[in-house]
Amino acid sequence: MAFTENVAASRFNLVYLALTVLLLQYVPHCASITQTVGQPWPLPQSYKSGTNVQSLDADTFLFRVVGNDCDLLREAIVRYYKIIFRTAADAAPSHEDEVLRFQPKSDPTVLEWDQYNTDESVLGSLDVKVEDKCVDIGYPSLDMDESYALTVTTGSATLVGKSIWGVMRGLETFSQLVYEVGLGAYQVNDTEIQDFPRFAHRGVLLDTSRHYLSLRSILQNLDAMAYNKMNVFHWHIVDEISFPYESRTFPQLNIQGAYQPAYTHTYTQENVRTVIEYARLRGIRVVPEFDTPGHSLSWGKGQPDLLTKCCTKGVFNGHYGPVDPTVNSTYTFLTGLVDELSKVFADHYFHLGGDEVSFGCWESNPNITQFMNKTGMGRNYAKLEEYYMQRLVDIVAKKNMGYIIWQEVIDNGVKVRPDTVVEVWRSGQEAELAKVTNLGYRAILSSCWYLNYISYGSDWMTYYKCDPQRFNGTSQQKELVIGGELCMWGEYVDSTNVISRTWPRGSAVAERLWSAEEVKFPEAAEARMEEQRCRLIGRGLPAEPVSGAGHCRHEYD
Ligand code: CP6
Repeated sequence: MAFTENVAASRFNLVYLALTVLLLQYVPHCASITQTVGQPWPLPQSYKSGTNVQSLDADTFLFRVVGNDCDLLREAIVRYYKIIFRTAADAAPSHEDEVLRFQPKSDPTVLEWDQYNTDESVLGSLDVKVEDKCVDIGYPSLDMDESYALTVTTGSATLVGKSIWGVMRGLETFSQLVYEVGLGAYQVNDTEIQDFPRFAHRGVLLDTSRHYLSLRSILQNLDAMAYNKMNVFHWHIVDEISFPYESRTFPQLNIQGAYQPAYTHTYTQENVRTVIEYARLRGIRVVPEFDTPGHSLSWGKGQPDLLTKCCTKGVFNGHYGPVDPTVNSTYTFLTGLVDELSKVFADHYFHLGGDEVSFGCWESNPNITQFMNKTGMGRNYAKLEEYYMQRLVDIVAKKNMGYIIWQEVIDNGVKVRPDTVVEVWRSGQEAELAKVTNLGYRAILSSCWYLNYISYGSDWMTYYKCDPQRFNGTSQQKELVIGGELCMWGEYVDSTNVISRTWPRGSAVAERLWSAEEVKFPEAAEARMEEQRCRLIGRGLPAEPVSGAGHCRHEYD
């Protein structure tokens, strides 16, 4: 069968593009090379697509579980069944009998050979094999195995992954290979894929403090992440403006600190569980950030004495500053909060913030000055920050949790434990990545992926070109870069625009973090990006246009 090497993970992208253009003029059957339907995003590490085409029948198609079985797998299969055959279901009249016609006749995982269509031009099933056990495996993690192999050939299709997480990624890819050719009619090209992520940490930061984000918009974002193989939801849940997290231990933090009325601007314990479980089912980690000692004004409303009282001429002036690092009550409080959070959140990592601490308020407060004199810090406020961060990190480490911090903590010369992950977000990323990794810390990059900034035009190409390993350093240093995150800060974003502002621009970041380093030419990715955007729309997400003009097979409704 005629496999043609696709515009895959190859340093010869441009050559292929040129060849394709040449070939297309003379050899019509090579059209699949530039086929702009059924092309996966992010591009797999190895991807071959053939010209042989089979159709799929929504009524009879089966996912056959041929390896280990578990709820995570079953739920993923049902999800992807609906995604792949969504238009068949949508096309059905809304009365129940008719709709049911378009549902699988039985559980799509049931293995019954007589249901299996052996017509050569029809692909009847996908064999799905999870090699490792997947029952009771808990949560996705930084070191999960996301690799998979996917083959589609005449009469058979196979997806194999070592772990369930890899199989989830493979199901996503399979769902992208299938394209619609008529209402309710689907096709897939012969395909051979071997795939794994370039980086283990592929994150999306959402800020739910500046504006409240509805639970629905957070879940929609998790869907979009799964469609782009992103795997970390960095939940910047609280900040100076509001405290929407419902704490069991310190309920006043939320009752006083949330936007009012609090009951409409709060993530309850149940909401948080919903987010974590929804993410787990999609192989996405939830890393919560409780940013201190700066950015914590909202905490003070429900936790008196936590924040530093700012002074004028030594007298409290009514303003509050960063967390007060000099009193024991601060650490008693933090121990209680961290204890709760370590039980509520499932991920090993916790984001401790530590960014943009302004020293002015500390400088103004005589009690702080006295404490610093007593402890020999003098007027060195970075030392005070270090004292605070080290005590906080020790509290978190006692819970056997890992932590991520913003770069300022390192920039201010604070020594933290060697297993700390440092998030680089300021400009001058190359020097900073070199510095952080030279100190032996692992790093994630977000500087070039502040998607809260918007401008006129196709800015995804800029995000696409940024590479987290492009800096002066040894190969050991490069290895310490474990990934990156796009940031969607909430100053001008709420549930009305968070999805459209994040996607599909975030898809550019997703491909950078998943695909091979050589997949770096936006021009070669453009057609696939258009398809990915239409795919998101087809799946019900309001993803914004990526180019000045165009249309999708199914427009957003
Ligand atoms: N909030 C917190 C913010 C930002 C940061 N931390 C931020 C800074 C600059 C821009 C956008 C957001 N709003 N807690 C920096 C990590 Cl441009």
